[in-house]
Amino acid sequence: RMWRHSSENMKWNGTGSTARFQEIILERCYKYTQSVQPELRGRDCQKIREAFRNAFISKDPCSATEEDYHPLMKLVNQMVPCDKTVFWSKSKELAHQYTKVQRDMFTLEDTLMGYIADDLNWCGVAGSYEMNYQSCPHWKEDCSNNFVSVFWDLVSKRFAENACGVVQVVLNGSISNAFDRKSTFGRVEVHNLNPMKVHTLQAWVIHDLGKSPSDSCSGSSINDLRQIIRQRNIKFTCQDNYSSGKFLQCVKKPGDSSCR
Ligand code: DN4
Repeated sequence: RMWRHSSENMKWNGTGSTARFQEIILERCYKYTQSVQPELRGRDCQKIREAFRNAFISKDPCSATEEDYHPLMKLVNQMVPCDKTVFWSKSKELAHQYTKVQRDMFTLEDTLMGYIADDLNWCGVAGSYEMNYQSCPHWKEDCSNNFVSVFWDLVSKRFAENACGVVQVVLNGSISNAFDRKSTFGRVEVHNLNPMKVHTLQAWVIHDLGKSPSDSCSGSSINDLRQIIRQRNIKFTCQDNYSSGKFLQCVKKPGDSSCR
């Protein structure tokens, strides 16, 4: 019996739920609404924690739908001011360093929903009130409609739909395809920008210090992005090694030869 129980828990190929998931959600929600963005003071963190939990608990971990998260989305509902949205793809650290210094800019993880869920993992067990801390479905090896993937696709979609004015994307020029159609940015965000609200997409392609660039604004992957954006009637601009991005990298690694 014991053996059967634990082998059932070991069935997925992905990492299990983050330890203390419920407490972390609550702690981050309080921290965000009290000190990161006090404009969101009115949000009820207990209710948010409960709606998050209810989205996936006791359900089949491979049949998540957007609807499961609708009650949670309704509770959070946050707008980002025009011209302040920053997307990223394969450049999370740099994008976050940028918004940490440029306090009025927002990546998805600088909004309450992204802040709460950043780097966490969660899944339940069908027909049980427990979370599965042993394993969760891996998005490539087990199922794409797991609760973590469906969550990020949904919040990424809403983040893009709400963007307005000039929006930015930080792309990684140290990999061969700085723009990847299969990434969340390429698959979800780009297609959910509203041309009635978004005037321009500004891309910065930044390569790691000391590495030779593998892609740039003139490469074919960025050209793909340029085509998609122009077809959507949004203006596209691109800058290689945008100076603010370079500056951030140099603050972290001032000795690098390219920082002199
Ligand atoms: P990325 O750098 O390719 O991926 C970012 C992270 O999301 C990596 O850890 C990926 O895992 C993971 N990821 C991507 N797609 C899925 C999926 N379908 N299911 C589960 N995990 C996935 O960049 P990206 O372009 O895919 O995503 C970045 C953009 O989307 C940003 O503009 C954000 O607004 C938003 N976003 C943020 C997060 C986050 O903060 C996650 C997803 C989307 P792996 O490929 O390393 O296994 O975590």
